[in-house]
Order: sequence, then structure tokens, then C-alpha cells
Amino acid sequence: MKQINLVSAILMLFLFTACGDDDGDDVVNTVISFTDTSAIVDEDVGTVTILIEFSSPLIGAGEISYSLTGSANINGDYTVESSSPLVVAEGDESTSISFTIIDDEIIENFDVVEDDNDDLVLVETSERKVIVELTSVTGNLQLPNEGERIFTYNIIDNDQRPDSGMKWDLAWEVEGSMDVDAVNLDMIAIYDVVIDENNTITEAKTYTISDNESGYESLVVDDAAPDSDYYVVIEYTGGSGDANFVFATYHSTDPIIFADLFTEETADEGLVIVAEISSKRGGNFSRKNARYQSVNSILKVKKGILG
Ligand SMILES: [Ca+2]
Ligand SMILES: [Ca+2]
Ligand SMILES: [Ca+2]
Repeated sequence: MKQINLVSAILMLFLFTACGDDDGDDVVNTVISFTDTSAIVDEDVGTVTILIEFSSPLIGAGEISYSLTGSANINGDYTVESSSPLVVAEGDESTSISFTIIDDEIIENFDVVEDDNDDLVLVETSERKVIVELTSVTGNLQLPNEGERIFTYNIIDNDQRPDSGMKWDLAWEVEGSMDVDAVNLDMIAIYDVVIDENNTITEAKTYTISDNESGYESLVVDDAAPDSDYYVVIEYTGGSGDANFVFATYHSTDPIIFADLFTEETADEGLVIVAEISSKRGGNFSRKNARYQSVNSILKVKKGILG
């Protein structure tokens, strides 16, 4: 009895394997491909879609994984509307990946990169890129040839310096994350500031706050604002990780831009960064060469003063 069972089992296994082979010969792999390899879009374009075409209707279900890299940042420059992996079904002949480009108020002419010494340096650039790469598939799907797996979006900025007043922009990247919302920075313009002997701001009036829950921050102090010295303060209000930020001042003169690091440790100590002090008298603004220009010199702010 035992022997017959074993023979049957071997026979069954043989038949099963043979059937499997036959089926395999009938299944044609569906090769996926981008219809284009790149696109240039304006910052206010809204939602954009990348089409992925199939070489034949898909047999069985499958998944397509993709990665996102490039100088543009998730939730700073664009939001992702399609999750990775994309799930596709029997009979599908195409699928797509969608993004919404964020029409922010940031003037984007610079990118921050690390040089050979791991220092942050500014590089002039007129575009931000979203690089989409098809990385893996399941089921009967097949990736295109190497070199045909990448789609690049170039986002063209649409923001300009104001004709009058002062404008400050704050953008950042979070170390180890593509998502800028891993850290929530806010920016506040305060004036009539009183600083005590402990380097602590004990009194201040708030002129304006930029406190988006998602993405970057931008402020304007216009000609009609009260005459005073304006302190532009960066506050780390949530999240975790170290943020490499770019702070830009746009006056009537050339922009002044610097990059620095707002560490989680600094935030944990309850410290804010006074990124700039500018004197405003009527329509005249002058940037003070203050001691608080860099992260290395940090003012404390008494709790409850800001906001
Ligand atoms: Ca814009
Ligand atoms: Ca912009
Ligand atoms: Ca914010």
C-alpha cells in the first residue's frame, strides 16, 4: 500500500509539473514601460500623471514598485497621490503614478548639497527634479530594459522677489528622509524685542507667522509695517530628525542666502534660531550684521513670547 502511494505521488508530481510547464509556455510576460521619459512642468500645474503602458493585457494580478529621488522633496515640492507598490489587476493594459506639484511661495533658485567635506553648500539651480524609477514587479509583469526605467519631472519655479518690503523664505530637507514633513519648522517675524542679560528674549510683538502644517514657510514684512528691528525666528515645532534648512532674505538688494542645520537636540533644548535681524524705517530696510545670523549663536526665547 505504501509503495503504491509513493508511485502515485511521484506520478501526480510529474503530471503537476508537466501541466505547470504547459501553462508557463502559454503565459506571456507583460512588459511595462513609460510612454515618455521626462516632462517639464510649472509649479502651478496641479496634479500630474505618468502613464505606464503594458505590452499586453495582464494575466493575473501584479504589483509595481517604484522609488522617488531627485532634488525635489516630498511634501515640500510635491505630494505623492499613488502609493508604491501600485497594484494592478487581471486584464489591465496600463497604470499610472500621480503627483501634485505644490505651488508654494518660495523662490527656488538654490539647492543644498553636501560637499566632499560633508559641509552644506549652496548650488544655483533653476529646476527641481522628481526622479521616478521602476524598481521591481511581481506576477507576470516584467520591467523594461535597464536605462528605460526612469522618468524625470523638472519643476519650474514661478515665484519672484516682491517690489517692496522684505521677504524671507525657509525650505529644508530632513536627514535620512525624503519627506520634509518629518520635521515641522515655522517662521515668525517679531519686533519691539527686549533681550535680557541671559540672552533671552523676554518681550516681543509678533508681526506675522508662517506656520504651515505641511511644507515650507515664507514671510513678508511690507512697507506699512511698524518701524522697528525685525527678528526673523525659526522654530522647530514638531517631528524628529535634523533639518538642513535654507534661509533666504529678499530685499531690494541681491538675495542673501545661507544654509545651516537645525538639530533635534537644539529643538529639545527649547531653543529657536534667530536667522536675521533687519531694521525697518518706512520703506527702507537694512539687514543688520547681527550676532544672531547663524545657528552657532542662538537666542533663547521665554516661553509664551512667540505666536
Ligand atoms: Ca509659487
Ligand atoms: Ca516656488
Ligand atoms: Ca511649519
